[in-house]
Amino acid sequence: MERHIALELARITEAAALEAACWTGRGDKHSADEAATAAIRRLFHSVDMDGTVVIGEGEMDEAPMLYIGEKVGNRRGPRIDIAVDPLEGTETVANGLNNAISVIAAAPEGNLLHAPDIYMAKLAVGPALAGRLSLNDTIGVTLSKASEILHKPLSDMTVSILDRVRHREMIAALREAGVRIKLLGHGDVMGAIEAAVESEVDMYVGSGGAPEGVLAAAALKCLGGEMQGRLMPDTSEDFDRCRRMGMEDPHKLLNMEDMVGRGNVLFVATGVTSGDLLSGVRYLPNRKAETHSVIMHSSNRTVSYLRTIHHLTGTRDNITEA
Ligand code: VTB
Ligand code: MG
Ligand code: MG
Repeated sequence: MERHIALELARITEAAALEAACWTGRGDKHSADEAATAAIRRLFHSVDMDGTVVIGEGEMDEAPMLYIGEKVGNRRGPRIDIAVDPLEGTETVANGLNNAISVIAAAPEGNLLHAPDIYMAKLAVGPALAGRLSLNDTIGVTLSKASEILHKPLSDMTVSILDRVRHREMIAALREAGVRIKLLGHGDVMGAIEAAVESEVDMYVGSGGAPEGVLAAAALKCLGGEMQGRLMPDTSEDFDRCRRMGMEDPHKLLNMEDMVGRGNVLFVATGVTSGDLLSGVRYLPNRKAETHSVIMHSSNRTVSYLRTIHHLTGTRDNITEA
């Protein structure tokens, strides 16, 4: 995939972040989400690609914009799959909390998993643990394997997990094992990524959204890390969703190839509110604003950070980069 597409996509997540950040702390997650989604959809059309949304805002009948199957791009470029979450962390923005991002992953057509919007059990790790652990093991076994491979005692390890009632037992097991725990309010795309960059987090565990799982897997591929997942269909409607997405065995253990294919992947994200890896939008005097984005390519495993000063002219439709 061409490099300029990555920059184009980052320009798009920047615009979405600028739009969404206007809603910080205003208690209105729908408006924040809508603003980000509209910005992405509007700007997608100018990109030289023949893209199809495979992970987006929902199925065609439930999402007016960026629905699964929607064609994006000007069709003058490569055929690619797009996974997008215009605002990962709608509640976070509405409540003025940390760690919301706007995020897009792309891969050659046919490579990204069409994940239904249900929960996925996940295990994300960095290069040192990639290929060495299994989501089939209990959390206790996983921790002791990791401790041995990393040559560090459990008390020196940090595991991150979404702070949810459904994780009560897993959190108890982590506490029992004696690891440090980073409890996430929201945002398990960045949560999983943190396990694979220079940070205190060794591993991300627990369940979160399946679409977010595929997005994180794209980044982990660029970082030399690994994500394993297993969908958690619960209701008959969930099973129907899996079937509609073409899944033969909804309980299959999903590896990197299942989620992001064999080809090159790219991943871009812009901070909306500040997190540990990306700063959020900063509004500056004189109608300027600053955004921070990360751009990753799996082809050469590069990770670039992009800091942009935007000059906000007139309406929000006219964001130009200084
Ligand atoms: C996660 C997290 C998201 O949803 O995927 C989570 O990354 C899973 O759903 O930021 P629950 O909130 O029901 O646990 C979010 O928190 C919101 O999309
Ligand atoms: Mg969304
Ligand atoms: Mg989300």
